[in-house]
Amino acid sequence: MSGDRRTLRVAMVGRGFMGAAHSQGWRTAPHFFDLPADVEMAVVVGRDPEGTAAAARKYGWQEASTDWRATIARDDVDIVDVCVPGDLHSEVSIAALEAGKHVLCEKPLANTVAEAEAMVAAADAAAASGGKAMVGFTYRRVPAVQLAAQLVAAGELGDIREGRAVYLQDWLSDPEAPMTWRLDKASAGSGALGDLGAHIVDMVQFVTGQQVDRVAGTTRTFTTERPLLAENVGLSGTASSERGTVTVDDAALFLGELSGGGVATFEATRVAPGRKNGLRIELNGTRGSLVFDLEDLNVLQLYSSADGANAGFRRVLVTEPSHPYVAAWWPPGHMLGYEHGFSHQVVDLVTSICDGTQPSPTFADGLSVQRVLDAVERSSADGARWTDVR
Ligand code: SOE
Repeated sequence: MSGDRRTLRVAMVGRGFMGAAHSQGWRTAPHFFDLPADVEMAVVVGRDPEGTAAAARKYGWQEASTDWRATIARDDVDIVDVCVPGDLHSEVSIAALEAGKHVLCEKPLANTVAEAEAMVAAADAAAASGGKAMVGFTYRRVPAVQLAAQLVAAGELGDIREGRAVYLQDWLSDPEAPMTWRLDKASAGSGALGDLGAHIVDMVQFVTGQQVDRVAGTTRTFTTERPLLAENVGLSGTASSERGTVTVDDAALFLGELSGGGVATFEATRVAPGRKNGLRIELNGTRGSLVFDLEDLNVLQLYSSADGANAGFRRVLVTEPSHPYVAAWWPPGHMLGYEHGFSHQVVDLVTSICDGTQPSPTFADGLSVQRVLDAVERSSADGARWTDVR
């Protein structure tokens, strides 16, 4: 190994579900991919000392800290991975970029358009001195989704006329499911809209290469009060010591006009019983269609009108070494899963840092999604009227 090989030391702020998923990415990527730098999982930051120390041991971080400001100020930290609730995304990301660190920030980029704009400004300023900023829309990094984008860009579907995208979960179907930060607008920004809708907006924009320009939609909160757990006392929506007020949507449904002239439907919900993590998009173009379904994520379904009388949807198993990211893993047909996107995210960020290229999705991509979410909320407040994304 050459003596001038770089080592990139990572600090991860936040250690919940996304922290666990990101840890898996940092731990695994260097063992499967030939990264252009060594990666060290230096510090994990959390609020309570015991829990954070336990997370460091479990996930493989060298140190635990309860002080994110001191951590990002360290000279021996190169990358800051932001996995905290949305209300801290802008503060931690901007401080880290200003401290000269590369930043990976979980989605949605921020809780508001104003915060996302400030983050883009900080990323632009950091870029002048080589700083990289990336937002964690990991589903872009499922091989079948990458392949879908390549096929659309190559014109395989022709012009996109229609899209339909859903992201359905059910963990809030039960009205007695407890309050968490994800149900508090001040912490999470929005509900299913930002948590799940952000993914499908990004996926449609990424795969089609187009922007959502105008929306008409509605949001609903079916359960407005939920049992309060001791650790959630103090959330801004809390009404009493026993129940908290839900201040975000349970479901969001909207139409979107695409910049290429097409139209798409979007639905994000956390109250669809039986739907655990059901993300599905379908695109129909002038020459064909494609379908991606996260519950069958190694497969891309393709239909080509050119196949004439024998046309039908083909199930393409996206596990060949020639497919994006796949060569580093297993032989054809040996399936990848949810967690692999987090490894691919590490590969792309580390490669960009070493190559000096811009990692994608950029903070600007995150801002464009944020603007769509904001337009949906404005449309919903205005009787589902068509509303410009701005
Ligand atoms: C919500 O339940 C959630 O964890 C999202 O926040 C993630 O982004 C998604 O990957 C899975 O579902």
